[in-house]
Amino acid sequence: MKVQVCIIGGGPSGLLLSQLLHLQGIDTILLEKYSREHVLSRIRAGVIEHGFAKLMREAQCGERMDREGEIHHGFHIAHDSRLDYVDLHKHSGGNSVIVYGQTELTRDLYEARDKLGGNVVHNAEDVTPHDIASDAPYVTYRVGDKTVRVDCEFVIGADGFHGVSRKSIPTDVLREHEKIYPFGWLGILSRTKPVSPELIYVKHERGFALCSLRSQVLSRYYIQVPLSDKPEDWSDDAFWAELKRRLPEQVAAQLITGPSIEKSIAPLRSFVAEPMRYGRLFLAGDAAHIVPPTGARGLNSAASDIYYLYHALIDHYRKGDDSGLDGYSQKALARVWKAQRFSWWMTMLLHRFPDRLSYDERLQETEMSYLFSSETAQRLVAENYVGLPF
Ligand code: RFL
Ligand code: PHB
Repeated sequence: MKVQVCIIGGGPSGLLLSQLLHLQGIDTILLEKYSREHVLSRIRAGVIEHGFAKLMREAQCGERMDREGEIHHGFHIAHDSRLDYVDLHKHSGGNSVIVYGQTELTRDLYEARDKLGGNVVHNAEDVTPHDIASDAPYVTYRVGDKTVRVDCEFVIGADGFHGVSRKSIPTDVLREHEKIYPFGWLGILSRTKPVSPELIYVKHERGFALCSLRSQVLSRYYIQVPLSDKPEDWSDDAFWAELKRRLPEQVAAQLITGPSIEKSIAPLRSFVAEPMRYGRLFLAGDAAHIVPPTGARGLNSAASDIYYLYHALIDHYRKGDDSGLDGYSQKALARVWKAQRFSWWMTMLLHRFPDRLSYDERLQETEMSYLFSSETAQRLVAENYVGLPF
């Protein structure tokens, strides 16, 4: 089989790129390791920045997001028995974010691929890129006992942090930068009315918490837990009790609890692989970089990679102009590192660090009081949270 672009990974990055390229008449195949049901059972991101929302509309996938997603003009930070507000709209020149689950967004992308008859292969085993440093790369995969070879012009590695693409870049070329935080987030989804119409990030002596949502009848809550904890260590009752302890009294009093319909722990990690291109292989999204979820940047950073790649490939095929492809890694990484900086900053601001010094504690308190005493500081947060320009 021969295609122009072979995309590895059927998460939001891979699906969005295949949809955008298809609409421009560029031939793609997308290879996903798992079943569609499996991909759609993951509960992940919830906050979509405005630039990403625009790209979803350009991909003809924005209709349900615009209908069912909620526009949020700001979020709260609870700390020291106070509930402060970051007004995104006011401090970012009128921008906002959309709260719309990654699961729903991925479902919309799959449906759009179906509608256009996109070439999407599920349960593709042993996906392997070959000859990526040459002008004639190819990818092999297995379905049952049949091995299929896909010849292509470009390979896109959009296969997440544990994928195969990054690992196919020689180790003497790839530099990896990593920071692992000594805790994780235990998240639950429940069919209950959210405690607040907008998100509440909570800094508390017992640890971080987050009140988020998927809709007015579906809540998403997180609490910081030690890395050694397992989801099965936490009954629903224990989760709700711990969450309530971390919320300001007036918020805890309003909390509606119910059975969890999903419960999982995500470890917190910052990671960047450089460069994001090797020969004819281009990495995008979590395959190249991970942020702790605190600043809601992960999926949004994936979207900006896709924006750059999409335009670079269009310029290559339409105008024979390779400057976008040649500059991809540098351009994408410049924005990726800004998302890393912001996610690291939000994580340091809001979490309880087990081995903190009293000095670190004082700095963290000062950072918080500075934030809410300075409009300039709030503008910096707003500008980053709604998404820096692509
Ligand atoms: P994905 O979503 O991991 O998709 C990669 C796909 O590749 C497949 N795959 C393979 N396919 C073929 N062959 C192989 N060898 C393969 N290996 C893997 C996988 O099965 C998968 O389907 O990466 P992608 O597309 O780059 O998307 C990135 C986002 O998923 C991620 O950045 C976000 O979920 C991060 N994130 C958040 N991002 C935000 O922007 N806003 C948020 O509010 C936000 N909240 C979160 C988050 C991530 C979280 N977790 C669980 C880490 C909250 C949480 C709790
Ligand atoms: C979520 O709703 O899952 C969510 C929202 C904001 C974050 C992280 C996760 O910063």
